Amino acid sequence: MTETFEAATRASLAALIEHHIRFTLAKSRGQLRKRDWYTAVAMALRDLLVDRMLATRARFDRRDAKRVYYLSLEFLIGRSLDNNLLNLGIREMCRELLAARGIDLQALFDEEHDAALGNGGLGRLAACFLDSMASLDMPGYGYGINYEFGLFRQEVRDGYQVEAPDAWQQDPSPWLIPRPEEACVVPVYGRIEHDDRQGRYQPRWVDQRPLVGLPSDLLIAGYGGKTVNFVRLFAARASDEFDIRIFNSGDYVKAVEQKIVSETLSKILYPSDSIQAGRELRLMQEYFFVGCAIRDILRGFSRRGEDDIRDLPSRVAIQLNDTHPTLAIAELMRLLLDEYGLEWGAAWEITNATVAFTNHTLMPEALERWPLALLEHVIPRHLQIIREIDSRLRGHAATVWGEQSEKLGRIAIIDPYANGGEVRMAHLAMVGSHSINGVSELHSELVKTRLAPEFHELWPERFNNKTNGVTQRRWLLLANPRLANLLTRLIGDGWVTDLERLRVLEQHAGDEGLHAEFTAIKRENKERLATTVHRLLQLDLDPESLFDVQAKRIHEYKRQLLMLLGIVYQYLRVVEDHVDPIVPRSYIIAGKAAPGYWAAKLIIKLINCVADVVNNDARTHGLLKVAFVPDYRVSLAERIIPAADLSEQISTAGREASGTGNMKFAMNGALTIGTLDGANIEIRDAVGPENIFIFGLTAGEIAELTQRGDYQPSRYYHQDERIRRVLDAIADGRFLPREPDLFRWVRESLLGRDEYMVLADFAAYIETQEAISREYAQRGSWRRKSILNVARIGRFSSDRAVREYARDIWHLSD
Ligand code: 26W
Repeated sequence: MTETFEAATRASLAALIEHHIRFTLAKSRGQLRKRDWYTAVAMALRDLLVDRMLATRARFDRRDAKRVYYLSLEFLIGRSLDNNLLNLGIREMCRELLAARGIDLQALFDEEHDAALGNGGLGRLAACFLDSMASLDMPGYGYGINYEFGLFRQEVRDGYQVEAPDAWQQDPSPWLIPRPEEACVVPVYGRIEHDDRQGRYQPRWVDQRPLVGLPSDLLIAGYGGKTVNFVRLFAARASDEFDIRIFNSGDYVKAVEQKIVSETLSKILYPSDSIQAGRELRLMQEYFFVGCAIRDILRGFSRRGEDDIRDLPSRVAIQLNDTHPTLAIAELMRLLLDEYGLEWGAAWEITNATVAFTNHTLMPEALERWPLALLEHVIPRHLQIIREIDSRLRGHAATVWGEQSEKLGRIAIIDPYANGGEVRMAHLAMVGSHSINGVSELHSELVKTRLAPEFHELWPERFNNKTNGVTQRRWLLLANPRLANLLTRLIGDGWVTDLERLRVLEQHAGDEGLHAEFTAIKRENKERLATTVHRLLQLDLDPESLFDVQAKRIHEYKRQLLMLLGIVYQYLRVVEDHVDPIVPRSYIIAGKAAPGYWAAKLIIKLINCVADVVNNDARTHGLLKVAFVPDYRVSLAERIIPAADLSEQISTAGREASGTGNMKFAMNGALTIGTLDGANIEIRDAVGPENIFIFGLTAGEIAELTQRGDYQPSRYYHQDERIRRVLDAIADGRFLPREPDLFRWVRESLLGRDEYMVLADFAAYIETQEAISREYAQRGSWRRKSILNVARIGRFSSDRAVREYARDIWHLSD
């Protein structure tokens, strides 16, 4: 920033804050609460952002840039004030300005409610990608739903998760700009009249009902402040026109009822990150937002003066974030056929060349399938189109494999046998997209070989890998300012926009002065987390102890249970064998369970019961502590991750598509204990096998065990007395004497099927943990490894990921 520009920015920021205090809040200085200061500063910042957003758009128009639209049912943004100040490069200016008025900027950050419009990894990835696209000056925009309630707030009562609504817009978010004039109308319900009078099949979709999508734009500032993009979020409204029609017909109650149904559409985010809901409301959400998005995309296309729809693929790229927005394919086809009057072949070519699909999970229960009857009811015309796509797909496959091939049934979009007929959304997504990508090398291989071998055989060129990444602006610069300052002092600030620059740090990995600074920073971050934990749980964590952290959604495949078995093992060693651990540990666990996922909820209860016993046993004093930190969310992750010494990434190999927490922890100098799953493999390759703790079965070994069908978990129980002790302690009620039967399930399910092969990996896990303790005891060697993790994590920036999408899938530079 030049001096005059800086002075001008400072003056306008100050003036804008005063303006909003007076005219937005209608208050005088004396009346201001902390919350008011937050609002005034945020509104002032928003004004600066709006200016740049308008300039950005004009610049892209002049450049006639190809647009990228990222369609996602989830965007886990978190807070925006600090991030926007940082990206605009005016955080320190704002801090001084407020300090002069007796206000602490840092304290204002906590006034902001997280925008929790996502469940976990998939939603947070979308948010990191928006940050990277804006920071790389790409015309990349998100489309999603403006949920009135984001992901539930997690409270813990008596050790159980209790869900509370997240009314994040109770105070309207300053980052959302309503755009009523851009409302979209999307038809639903009704039926198809068959009409082929002119010798050509011309379906008429009649008795439709209109859904109205009211967009609001959430501003996304790129680093440096040059580019400001947005994610356009739609809220559902009943159409007034329609209500009045029923109203006039005299049925007032029905009119109101229908209004309620329409407006319910965007009420809540479905809180599951693993189980397909199969509910009409969810289908309506998916269709509604896709319908709005496609209309808006086409409107923008023609507003920019494009008059030949055949040019769409060279002007627009649409990325589907998992199968949830797959109806975009059917909707685009419908508009091209029914509104633009194109022939099938031309419409299909345009659709296929425009749309690309990212898969984020292989778990069968998470793969979306919608019943034909439901689709027929909600979107009859789209179902017709899907049937036609299915029949052409099978026709094509038959020419390749023959009419009799059993592969025809496996590749079909419509599975006629399941529950009266179902559409497999992943199949629709794959046939309709020119690119199909997984999110880590291993995962992308498994997509080809296990999820969709038939599609891979027909269209191998469509399949590719885009290993995930995370934005270092939020996950290092913002979350860990002390480490960020140290890095900048050492190597300059180039790493903020080019994370590979961190590699220079390798040269200093043995430097004792640097070790001391690294240690001091980690120590301060641990103290900060300890303060938070104390406030939330009235539990004291010793910052000298090893902070061993698992923070992510609670799921059996992620194996929070494996970590817990390890904790119980340590506890029993202390209290029964009188063997102290080599280093004191604080086990920190955080994460939400889907409200209907009872096994995950029981795991939370068990963690809290174990925590109660361990923390209140005098014999473990100064040795072991267990903390379940409630309400894991982006802003809490920003506190937890920089404080971790050890990052637990211990999923059953072959199950975690990528993981992104693994990258955030390593970026902040935590060492990883992990299985050879998802991106862990690539992190090992990047940081070096001697700087990460890998254990357990590989995806190949697990597959083999499963296929042979002779995995016998009970053998481990009988052969390994450590397992026996731990499981018996849990199942016999040691951690909840009042209800001794509650956790019997743990032993039963592990000895029965042990679907996630916890027992097969247990021995390797605790032995690796012991090696970790020995390593941690030698502080110098640990610190060196920690520095090397930071130095070599550059590849896992979302800037790299987004550049690869732009180059290989979106073809942005043309
Ligand atoms: C239909 C219900 C449902 C909802 C969400 C099923 C599945 C999902 C997501 C695919 C779950 C998810 O968040 N997947 C995660 O995506 C991350 C970003 O690619 C990966 O890093 C994680 O490994 C993957 O679990």
